[in-house]
Amino acid sequence: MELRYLTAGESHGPVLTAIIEGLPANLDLAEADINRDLARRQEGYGRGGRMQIERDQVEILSGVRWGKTLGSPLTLSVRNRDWENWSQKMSPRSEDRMTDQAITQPRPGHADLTGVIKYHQDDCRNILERSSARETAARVAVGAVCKRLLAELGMEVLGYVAEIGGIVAVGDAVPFRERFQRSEESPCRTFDVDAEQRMMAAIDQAREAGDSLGGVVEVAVLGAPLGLGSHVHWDRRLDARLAAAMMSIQAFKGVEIGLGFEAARRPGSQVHDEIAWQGQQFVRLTNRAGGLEGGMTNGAPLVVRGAMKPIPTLYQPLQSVDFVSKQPFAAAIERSDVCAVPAAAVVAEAMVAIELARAVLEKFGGDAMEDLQGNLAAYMEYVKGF
Ligand code: EPS
Repeated sequence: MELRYLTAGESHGPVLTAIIEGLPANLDLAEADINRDLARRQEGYGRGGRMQIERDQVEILSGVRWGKTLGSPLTLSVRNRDWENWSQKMSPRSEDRMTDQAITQPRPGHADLTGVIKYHQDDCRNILERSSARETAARVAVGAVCKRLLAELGMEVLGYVAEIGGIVAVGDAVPFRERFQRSEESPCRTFDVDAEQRMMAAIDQAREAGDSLGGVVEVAVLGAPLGLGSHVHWDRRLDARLAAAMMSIQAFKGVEIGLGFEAARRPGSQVHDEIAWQGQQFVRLTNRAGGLEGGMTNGAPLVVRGAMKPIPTLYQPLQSVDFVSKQPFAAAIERSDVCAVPAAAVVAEAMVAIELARAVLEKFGGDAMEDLQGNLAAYMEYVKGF
């Protein structure tokens, strides 16, 4: 069974919607499971005014009856509270058109200019409404459903912040679950209390300077069985699919798995993970590969990192050119986040969960959770006896 999903919705439109197709029947699912992650995504030191307006809550409009999935497509809807302030500006009706409202000044670092030219538009709003990271609320909703599925199969997906503005959270020796638990209490969604203080100070400084900060998020997956993904074809390699999923997050500019770029700088003897037979199973003595070898999970924790650039909407304006007058201008000051890296950790968690759920359903399939669980259990028996 192939798990597919679509999202729709503009940042200041009435709702964000997601449709998920290919989920098995009989998965326990409550709106609260999704709302928990929607709330986590709204948190974080450095967020701007919009988050004071929104209180993201999902409505499940199809695919679930009495707390269990039906095997039919799920429709998830998240309302934009800000829509009330935008109902004419974002109206679908031609009679509501406002003639004096077009944005002709594209912001550097955004999709505005290329989007306007490519889509034959005369207003940056027709591009920025959809390129906005507001859309990630829909993806987090989809990810929460996938995390529910993975949890039933014994898998945990844990996202947190590894770095903000060059300040690195230190704690290689801290187990993943503890990193996650500490991060859940942290305004910067990070596990190193000392780094957290410096991150907050850096965000304050950036705010005062009219600047913005990026960072690095990490997602660890515990409990993934070995053999998800495949070595046989490029588009079935799970590392490639995870990288694409992470790079699809707004403002992400890089992805690493395990050692990532550091692997390129070390000799082979300090990169590969030696294999041992311990406690009646194969183990890797280290996990520099981040749980992926040959495009497949190898049974070790999966470790994926993503780099987010600083948000390009700056209070300290950057130079641009009006696309009608061709005159230079300094980009207008707009409401924005100074740093959205803590929120991006929740989005990254969702994207990893979605790709993993897809890989799980490809390998173990089934129309209902009973089939899926039975297939996984039989496979794990086989692996144990190997
Ligand atoms: C965003 C700009 C800001 C952010 C928004 C993403 O929104 P606004 O233009 O309404 O102030 O707050 O993020 C969200 C709304 C969200 O839910 O994360 C952008 O341009 O990408």
